[in-house]
Amino acid sequence: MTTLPRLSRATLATLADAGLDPAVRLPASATTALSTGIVHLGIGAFHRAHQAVFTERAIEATGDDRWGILGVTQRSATVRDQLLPQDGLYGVLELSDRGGGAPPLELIGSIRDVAYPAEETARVLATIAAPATHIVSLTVTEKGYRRAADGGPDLADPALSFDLAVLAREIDRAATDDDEPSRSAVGLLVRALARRWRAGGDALTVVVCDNLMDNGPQVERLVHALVGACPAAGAGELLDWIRARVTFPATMVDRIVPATADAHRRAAERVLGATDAGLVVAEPFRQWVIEDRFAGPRPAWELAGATFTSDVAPYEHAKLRLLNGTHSLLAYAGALRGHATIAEAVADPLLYGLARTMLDEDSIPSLGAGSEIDLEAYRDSVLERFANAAIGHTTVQVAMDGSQKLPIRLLGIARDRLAVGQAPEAVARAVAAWMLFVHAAAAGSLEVAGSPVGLDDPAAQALGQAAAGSIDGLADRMLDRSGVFPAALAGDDRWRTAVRSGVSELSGIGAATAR
Ligand code: CS2
Repeated sequence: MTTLPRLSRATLATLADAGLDPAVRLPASATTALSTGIVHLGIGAFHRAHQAVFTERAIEATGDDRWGILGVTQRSATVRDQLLPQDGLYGVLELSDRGGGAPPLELIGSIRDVAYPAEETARVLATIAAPATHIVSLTVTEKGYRRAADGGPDLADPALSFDLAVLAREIDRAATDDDEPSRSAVGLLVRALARRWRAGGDALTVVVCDNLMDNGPQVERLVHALVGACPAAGAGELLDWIRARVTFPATMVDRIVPATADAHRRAAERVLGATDAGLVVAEPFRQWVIEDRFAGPRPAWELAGATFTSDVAPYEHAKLRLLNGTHSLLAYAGALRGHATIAEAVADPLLYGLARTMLDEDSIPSLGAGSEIDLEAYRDSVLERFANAAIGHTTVQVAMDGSQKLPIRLLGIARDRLAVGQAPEAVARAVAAWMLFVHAAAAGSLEVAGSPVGLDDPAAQALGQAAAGSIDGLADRMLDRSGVFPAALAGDDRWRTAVRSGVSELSGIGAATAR
């Protein structure tokens, strides 16, 4: 058996000389010397399959060499070890259940460097402070922002209070070469802003690419509040600079990116003729809508298919409520029915029915009349994307972190329907599916496709405690004690009645596929 070479610039040149499979799309940027213009916090699979692709294509369209990305990997050095030996190169394998032939493999060269702050905080801070850097972007998931229930910073969080103390030292210049790693992504961000302010204070744009409501402005308020809560003498001056020179445009990001499996690696190797430790996989669709509010220069992402607009809200609301909300329903109800993937879940007539009813009776009506988006067409395209069986996106992956996701994806729908006098029964069923999922996962009695499923959620302990007990009364215990429901919602009898009925209606659905 021949051993394949590992992807790198040199390997790519050799492979290209020998003639590549037409399914491979070469990175135009690979032969360009790029300076670092973007620092990305949270360089997981989503960033590599989304913003890095848009940046690659923008570089290709313009030849602008200012937009190399320094990716920051927060939790472990794995991505650094995958990408650095490959000169930052990796492939995005497109998964589609339409048509035969080799799956398209797009190679990306826009990521030029990767840092793991646990070992190199000073380098990350210095790069964010450098004048050539114009953008800090983030994909750190909902929980990475350490928000309290009211959306403000959770100052009781030990990681955040540690980071505030580091921020105070940074502001007061007590430690100009402080290399102590930050403990939260948002802590690292504010500290890097302080470093940039001290280094001369060039303008900067922070591009938040997580599925939060009103994401950029929300993180902007969070950053302002954190600096405001910092006892350092210079905090007021830093805050004035941030207000004047740092913008936080809102964005809507969309691409379904499941975890990379060994079978994907083998498929990519067959197309490429080299191994790729950094491979990511994604559906063909990708969308990025960005508020046109940049403090300085940016890549020509519009030439890569991004949309710039003055108002992202209609896109963001439609995406979070129609796509992510339905995704969560299918994940929880799907896991309860024993379905391993979202595609299997949406192919189950019972679950398709629940999804369609929620979309038509609650999610779409909650967005109000007169949306500039054709919501029925959007609904159909979302359901079609979910049905793509080639992606293998697992219900368990989407089910993760429900306590963070529910308020953004589902509870706003409930609130808005109640406000116009409607009892949101369909969205209550989705919330009931989550409660039943938590109940079973926390008790250790949930199995999906033969594997036990536990509760993967930053609030797992509190959720497990609230869920423990009989299914009778589960809805009330979760509404009152899970910490997920705003008081106005928990106190609304119409909502409570709807969630109670949802739990009793869905409590038997697992039996249908019990194996
Ligand atoms: C999913 C999202 O895991 C999840 O919660 O709903 O990651 C979803 O796949 C993306 O937002 C699609 O753009």
